[in-house]
Amino acid sequence: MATIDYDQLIPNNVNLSGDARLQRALEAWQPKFLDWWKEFGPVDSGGYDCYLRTATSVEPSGWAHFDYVKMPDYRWGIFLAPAEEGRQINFGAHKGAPAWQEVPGEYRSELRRLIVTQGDTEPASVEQQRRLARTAPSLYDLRNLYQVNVEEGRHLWAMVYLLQAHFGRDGREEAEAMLERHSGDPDKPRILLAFNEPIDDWLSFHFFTYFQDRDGKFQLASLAESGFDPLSRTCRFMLTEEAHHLFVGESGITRIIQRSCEIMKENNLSDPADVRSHGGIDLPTIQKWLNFHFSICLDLFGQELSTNAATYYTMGIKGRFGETKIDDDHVLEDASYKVPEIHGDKIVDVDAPALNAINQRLREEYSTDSQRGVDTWNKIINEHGIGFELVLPNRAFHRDIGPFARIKASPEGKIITGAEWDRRRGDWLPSPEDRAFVLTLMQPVTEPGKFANYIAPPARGINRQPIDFEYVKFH
Ligand code: BYC
Repeated sequence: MATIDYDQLIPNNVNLSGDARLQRALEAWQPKFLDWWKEFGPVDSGGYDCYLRTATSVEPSGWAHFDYVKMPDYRWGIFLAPAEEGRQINFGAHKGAPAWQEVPGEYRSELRRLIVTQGDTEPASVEQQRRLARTAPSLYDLRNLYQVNVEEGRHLWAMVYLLQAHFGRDGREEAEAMLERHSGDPDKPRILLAFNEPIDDWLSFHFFTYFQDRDGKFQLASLAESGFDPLSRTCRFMLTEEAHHLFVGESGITRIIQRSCEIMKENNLSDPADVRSHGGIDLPTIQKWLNFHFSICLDLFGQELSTNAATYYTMGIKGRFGETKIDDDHVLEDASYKVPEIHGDKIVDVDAPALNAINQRLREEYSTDSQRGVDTWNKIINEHGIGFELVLPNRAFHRDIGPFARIKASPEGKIITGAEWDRRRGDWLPSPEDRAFVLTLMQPVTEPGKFANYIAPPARGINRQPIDFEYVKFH
């Protein structure tokens, strides 16, 4: 039998060619992954040449290699950020002990659960976005979609590597189950709610990569603090790829807003219906999409008070964002943190044990980070002399997890009745008519350098290529 050159087939820095057990596990899983990609990955992508970045090492000077790749031939690799000599567990009950290189037996099931939850989101996002390729507003955008998709595929590989290398048989079973749950499947849905929403238009795609990938940034950064060193190193490398996804989202929304403003100015329009009839997306519609995506992403941080999060922290397996930069004891037994509670028709912040409020702290840091892009977008609107301001909805708005799931609230955070919610919902969230309108704009543009009318061209191309570069070649 011919020897397979694993290092060539699967770029890696985990000594795959020297690990027969891992090779066997991957050999069994990889064909199932490819079948999954064909059935649930981006539609119509087989056979196109796409100008993609492939991770080939972890060296900051040259980990990313750009070239045309036929989509199914993308080389999904396995990379861990370089080991930090003498790394310690930096928080929780084991603070100060050497970081674990093997799974600590007593924390095995919690660690597995975290890795499975993280891993599940990666193929979920590919499934959610699978139909978008048919309506890409340009070759540049189509290429970015494919880049995001293959990297989410690689992030799945990263979590599957951890399961297969460190969790024996249960790990192999969990790796298979990742390909059996599907986004939106009524019987076997993806684990986290927001990963079951279809992403069928490009306004949603750009908000997804702005808001949902930002949850990825915050969760991966918290897992990068883990005392389980292989998880920490894997997440550190994933974060370098995540940055591009966030760029796609922020610049994508910027370009849509830029174009909406241009259409308004060029034609002297103020009525949203007129912006629509000129083929742009009116700003109130953009606000509704923003309300939807931000609110479902707030749920991704879990309950405001969570014993799971406290346990993960005390065990030393999931930390806080920027753990080592925080100036406190990193044990948190005596610390408190404010969490929201509902008192009658008021929302009040009350002191709670900081350990139980770890999810809440992360959600707040996420919200602060989310505001930056909104400020940039408002600056563009303002520069066009248009009197409209985009705002992040209140934390109580449209929530399904935590105390706010029991009430209805307006985007300003006023608690309202169910009847008022039903009456106003369509003013705040995309209505079926809004979605139908946005879908009418989703016509593919495949000529290099050309863009759909509702989105401005980007400021520059990918990897210093011109904007009219042929980022995807159809045959
Ligand atoms: N949907 O104690 P709690 C990314 C469940 S995104 C459904 O507060 P915990 C990416 C919860 O499981 C980053 N269920 O939960 C982005 C628990 O269930 P049990 C993904 C939910 O564990 C874009 C119960 O409610 N990574 O990478 O503290 C593209 C009680 O809740 C939800 C991670 O999330 C929900 N939204 O917090 C591609 C990191 N929220 O115990 C990729 C790993 C809560 O009653 N995951 N529940 O059965 C975690 O750290 C935690 O699982 C969570 C939940 C923060 C998500």
